[in-house]
Amino acid sequence: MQLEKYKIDAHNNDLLSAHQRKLAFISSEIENSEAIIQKLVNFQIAIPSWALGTGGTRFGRFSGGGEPRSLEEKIEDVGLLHALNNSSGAISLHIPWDIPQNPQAIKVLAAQHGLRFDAVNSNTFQDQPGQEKTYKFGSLQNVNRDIRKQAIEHNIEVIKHGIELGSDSLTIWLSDGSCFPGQLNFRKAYQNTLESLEEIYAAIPDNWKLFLEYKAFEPNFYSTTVGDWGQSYSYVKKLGDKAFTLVDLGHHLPNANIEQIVALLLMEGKLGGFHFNDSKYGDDDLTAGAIKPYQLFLIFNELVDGMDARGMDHTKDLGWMIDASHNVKDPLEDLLQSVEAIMMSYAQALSVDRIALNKAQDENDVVAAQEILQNAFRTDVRPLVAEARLRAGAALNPVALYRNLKVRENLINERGAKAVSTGL
Ligand code: LRH
Ligand code: MN
Repeated sequence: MQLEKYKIDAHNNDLLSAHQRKLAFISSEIENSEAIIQKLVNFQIAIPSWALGTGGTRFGRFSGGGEPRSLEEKIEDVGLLHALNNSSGAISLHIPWDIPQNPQAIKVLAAQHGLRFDAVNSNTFQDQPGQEKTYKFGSLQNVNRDIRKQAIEHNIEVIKHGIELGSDSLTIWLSDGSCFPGQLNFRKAYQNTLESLEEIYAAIPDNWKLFLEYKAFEPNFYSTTVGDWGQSYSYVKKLGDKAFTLVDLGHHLPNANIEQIVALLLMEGKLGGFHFNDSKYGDDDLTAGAIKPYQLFLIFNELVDGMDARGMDHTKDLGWMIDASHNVKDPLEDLLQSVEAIMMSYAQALSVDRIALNKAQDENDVVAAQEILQNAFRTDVRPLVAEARLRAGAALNPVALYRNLKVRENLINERGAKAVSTGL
């Protein structure tokens, strides 16, 4: 569904005076508000191709209708999100769920929607129809050399798809592990995985990055072979300069200090990027900032501090991606909310008075340090995020415009109520 400019302008005109009042107030409160707005305009978050339909669990899936039935329709839906917030300028594909039949045509279609291709994701956590050997007992870790080889070849295939689309990174998440004590020799599993990753790494183009995503548990429930940041770090350290650790916020054991993990990986130059989402218990893949917004802010606080300490470019030196699943919400509304929450946390982190914070830390003035951070978190930066959208030609209130334009209803009329999207 194409979103005409005049509809965005009409929407913004209705909201303009209220917006300008709020913007004037917050700009009087935050010294560097202009610089923050500019950074927000340039900040793009990749949308996962596998999260444009309704998600589900083993207990059930309740489709909302109008889901994208093809890669082309997925690109249209991400294009619509990008037209609404101008912060979703990239799509991350999952192979084989989204194999481009005609890569050139797909590239052209994406460009027409202002989209580039972010990391491509391999999949050796499912057996595909007609697949010769099963991944039931793992892929890169597997005791069987032929199964490891099959998984390595799949990853090299995924790199080829990515090169055709202009992507420059491969994300590997391995469900490999074990469900019972004694099932797996941990050291052999590590060695097999490392040797397999080395063969994949050798196929990574010079300007590419390999992201190794860790996860504490699920679908294996006793051990995971890339189970935490330390294990991922040990692999990527051995692989080489093009290998980095990817942090999916939902992949940690309860109460893990993710902002500290981010600070250390960044310091080591081995932080590759993120899969943003939120969770209360397991890998719930909920809307970013919906459960632990303060944690999301603290993560961005470490990111701004650590990236500036290394002179990194906020817009391109890390992979900014969402990884969510929508069981009860409209997938597109949920993704709009996730992008908004991420942009707000980034803006709040940019508003932190770092000189004052460093001084408080050097003087062990715990209260002052806490006040500085909590003040930034309690600052309503939404007018800055909205202003960035306005300046980029997008909507002041994307979710409201999405609803006013009855986008979901139109998609259901166009695609049907039973249309099911590939993905989780
Ligand atoms: C695993 C994961 C991984 C994807 C999958 C869709 O839980 O986060 O990033 O491959 O979800
Ligand atoms: Mn993920």
